[in-house]
Amino acid sequence: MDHAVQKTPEREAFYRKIDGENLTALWTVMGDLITPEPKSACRPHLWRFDAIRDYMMEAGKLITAKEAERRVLVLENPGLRGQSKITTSLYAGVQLVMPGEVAPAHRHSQSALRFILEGKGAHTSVDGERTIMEPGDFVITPSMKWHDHGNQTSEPMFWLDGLDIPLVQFFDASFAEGSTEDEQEVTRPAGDSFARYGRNLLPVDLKRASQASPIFNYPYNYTREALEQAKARDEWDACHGLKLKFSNPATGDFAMPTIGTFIQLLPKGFKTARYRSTDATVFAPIEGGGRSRIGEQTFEWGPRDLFVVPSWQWVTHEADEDSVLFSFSDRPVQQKLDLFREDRGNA
Ligand code: 1HN
Repeated sequence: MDHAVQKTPEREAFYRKIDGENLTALWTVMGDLITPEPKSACRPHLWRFDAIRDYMMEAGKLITAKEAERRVLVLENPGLRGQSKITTSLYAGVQLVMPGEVAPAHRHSQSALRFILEGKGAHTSVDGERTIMEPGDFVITPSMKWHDHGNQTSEPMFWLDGLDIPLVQFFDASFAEGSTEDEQEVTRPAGDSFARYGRNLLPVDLKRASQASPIFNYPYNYTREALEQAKARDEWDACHGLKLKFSNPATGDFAMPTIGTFIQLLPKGFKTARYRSTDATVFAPIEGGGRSRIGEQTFEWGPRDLFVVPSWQWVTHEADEDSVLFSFSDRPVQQKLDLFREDRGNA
């Protein structure tokens, strides 16, 4: 699997000859195709929110949300520049909606998540329901659902966008359309999806076409409360501290079919045991501060900083204060394809 085949003039001539016929000899490329361990161009990296924020405010003066359609600075992995990827399979960006602005309605095959970083009271509408957002809220936009955003507050609103763009690209399955209206018609009252599906009760004959969660805003006050109550129970995982996954109440599976989303509490002074997994993961701390060692590098983080852990690289986290980290990865896809693998060191 790992050996390199000798080059000879005859072989080289043969490769050139078949090259013109759109043919390649497998034995010249096999080692790059089938690697004994994940080998990724994705690199560990951290973006400071304060720096992104300054650039975004500058972008706010250069272009409106309406003209840009979405005013976003894409977080490009330094090993994957020019591809709009934060990992090999996922996209991430930071979006700004200024006071009074609207990001117009559109829909596409790509699924999106928002994780609110700064600002309180702007809204997003998804599939006929509007929700008001605040820091720490996790909001989903399922595949092909109409969505638009607006900010009727007096403060700029920033959030992290995560999308499965590279996955959809890989499958050549992208469809998208814009709306003639800037904002979609709101057809359901605020809180409707949470009232219907957020109470551990489901319609007895519920059948849903979509694999995405029927809940589209997982508010931070509930998330934080769940973590705080779990914290009191004092059951820490050596590798994760206290880590929960956001779930679809109708299936028990992840909230979205292509992107797994997680929230994690690391108590003050906690240092995790080393861990690695095949799902490259994007982290967004929302409270606290500390550092993460990824491969050979150490990254100091605070609230709203964003960092990425590539596939199969060892990671440890250390918290200087009670810290809450949101994260997302392609784990649901890997698990369905029997590809997900993790290594807890010896923990
Ligand atoms: C999108 O629809 C949004 O709706 C954000 O806020 C970022 C990046 C690429 C394609 C679609 C949004 C996006 C996007």
